[in-house]
Parts: sequence; structure tokens; C-alpha cells
Amino acid sequence: MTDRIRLIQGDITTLDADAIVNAANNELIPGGGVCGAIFRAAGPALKEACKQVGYCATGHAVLTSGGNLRARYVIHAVGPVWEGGQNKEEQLLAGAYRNSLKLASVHQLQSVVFPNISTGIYGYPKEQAARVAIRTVQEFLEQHEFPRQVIFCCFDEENLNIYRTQLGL
Ligand code: AR6
Repeated sequence: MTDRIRLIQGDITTLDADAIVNAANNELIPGGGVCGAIFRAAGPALKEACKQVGYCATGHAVLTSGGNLRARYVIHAVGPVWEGGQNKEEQLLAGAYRNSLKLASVHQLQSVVFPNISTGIYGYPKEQAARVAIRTVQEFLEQHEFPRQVIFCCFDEENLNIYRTQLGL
């Protein structure tokens, strides 16, 4: 494993990083899960910034300021809803990670923290999602100088154990 990837367990809204990634919806409005928590912690500035952007397609990502968060930016990545695996879910999930990393690269960010996109309300099987996330991040980091560091932030124990195993930790 590259030393540019780290694994932690916790609440992403409390973290100090250049950017935290939001598991967002297409409309970029506060929902439940990690998205709801990020909007609550960031305050009204984030809502306003998202309103300005308006929309993000599934598999893509947009960057806004971080409002009251310790993180400077929020990257809103829209993962797919799991529909059984035959509806381009893998491609779309990889896209959500890759397009987030592209934004981090363009903005020359040092550190980016990802939650386990799509594995909550959107129902993506956790082992499969972790495989896609890790592979996409590893491939991107091999080819790009920025972000210097990618942190996977797991909230639940199940995801943490899956990432531990898959990252060989
Ligand atoms: N910090 C880090 N991870 C968290 C936190 C937190 N504070 N809270 C939950 N998670 P989900 P999705 C984990 O449902 O599946 C929203 O309504 C959680 O354990 O937040 O991509 C959006 O607006 C899970 O592993 O996102 C969308 O409509 C992971 O975050 C929709 O849900 C993702 O779970 C997106 O669904």
C-alpha cells in the first residue's frame, strides 16, 4: 500500500483536511447520512454554495467552500443507487471517486478524506464498493502528484474491517 493512503474511523465532519468528500445527491441538497451531517456542521454557507451550483450528475463531483467546517473545501460526489449491479453502478462509483480526485488534483490539495460513498442509503454492497474505491484511488495516485494524501474515513465497524482487510492493514 502506498503511504499516500490512510484509513481512519470517525466522523468526517470533524476532520481537518484540505477537503472532505460528501456522499451527495444530484440536487446537492441536505439529505440524511453523512450528507446531512456535513450540511449541519458546515452551516448556511454550504447550502448557499450548493444552490449556486445547482446540480451534479451521478458519477461526477463538484467543489465548494467548506463553510464552518475545519476543511477548506467540500467535494460533493454523487455515487450511484445500487440497483443490482447491472446498471453501470461500478463505473459510476469509480467515476465519483475519480472526478473527486481530479478536482483535488486541479486545486493541488494536500489531503482529501472520503466517506464510503453509496454504501449507506444508496445500498451499494460494502465489499464491492471498497474494492472500487481503493482501486480507483490507487490508480489515480500512481499518475498524479496531488492530492498528496487520501484518507478513507469509515463510520461503521463493518466498513472499517473491510477496508483493513482490503488495504492489508
Ligand atoms: N462521517 C463519516 N461517514 C459517515 C457519517 C459521518 N458523519 N455518517 C454516515 N457515514 P450515506 P450514500 C457513512 O447514506 O449511501 C443522503 O441522503 C455511512 O456509514 O451517507 O452515498 C444523500 O443526500 C456510510 O458508510 O450516503 C444522498 O441522497 C457512508 O457514510 C444519499 O444519502 C455513506 O452513507 C447518499 O447515499
